[in-house]
Amino acid sequence: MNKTIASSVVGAVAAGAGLGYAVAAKRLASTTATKVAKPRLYIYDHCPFCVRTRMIFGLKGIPVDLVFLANHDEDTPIGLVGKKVVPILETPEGVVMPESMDIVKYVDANYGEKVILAESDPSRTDLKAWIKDSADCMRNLYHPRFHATLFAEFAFQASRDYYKTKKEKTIGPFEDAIAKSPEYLAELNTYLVQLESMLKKPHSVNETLSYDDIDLFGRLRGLTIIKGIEWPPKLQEYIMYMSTVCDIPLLDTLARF
Ligand SMILES: N[C@@H](CCC(=O)N[C@@H](CS)C(=O)NCC(=O)O)C(=O)O
Repeated sequence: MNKTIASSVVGAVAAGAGLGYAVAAKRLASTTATKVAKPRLYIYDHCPFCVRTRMIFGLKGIPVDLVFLANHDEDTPIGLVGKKVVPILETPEGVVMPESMDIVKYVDANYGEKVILAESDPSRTDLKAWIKDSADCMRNLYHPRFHATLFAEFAFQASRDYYKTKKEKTIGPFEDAIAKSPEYLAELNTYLVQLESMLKKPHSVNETLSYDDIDLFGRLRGLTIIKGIEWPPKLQEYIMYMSTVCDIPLLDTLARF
């Protein structure tokens, strides 16, 4: 079975339906810990931390099952790792773990022929500062747009309501953020021009592929849901390359506003 088909089958099972959902989720959590045939990632499609974990499987060419959890499903993640969080990795060896970068490290060390990622470069204070400074503007642009997009994790109204309630606690009413889009978009476009000059190579932010690329592409892929964004050419090349080699589609075809 190829990865796409396996993903949708497992996704459909994990998404469950209606009233039986919580029961099905509990059963799933308690019976699969040692029974998965290949590595499985519990994720949301929109989630930047989840993109990180998908990247390492794509880069190493390791088959993985993707399980798109409903956003309001608390039972499944809590049953697996004791808290409501994704991404979660579950493996045939019986490993069940949260934390995106720990998952990336585990997969890089334990799957495939060799480790492919260099450590994050502590001297990249420019990059760290860029990530910190641009975060608020990005949040205001992507939360309302993720919410308005029919990702698998938002198939249920309850999931969309859950997300909106949670994220409005951090950015305020989505309607206000949408109304201020032109302002945020202009700000973001300026940040992207700055970022372009920080790429040391066409296909890596440092001299070689590293954890800094895992972090960066995780963030940039989510921005492709924003209509009207102006990608500087070198940054565009970078995200298109990462999307291809990691086998993670960009979201531009879903961008509506
Ligand atoms: N430090 C964690 C952060 C993961 C995280 O914040 N995940 C979000 C999804 S983007 C989450 O599960 N939030 C809880 C929720 O959606 O209710 C990691 O790197 O994996």
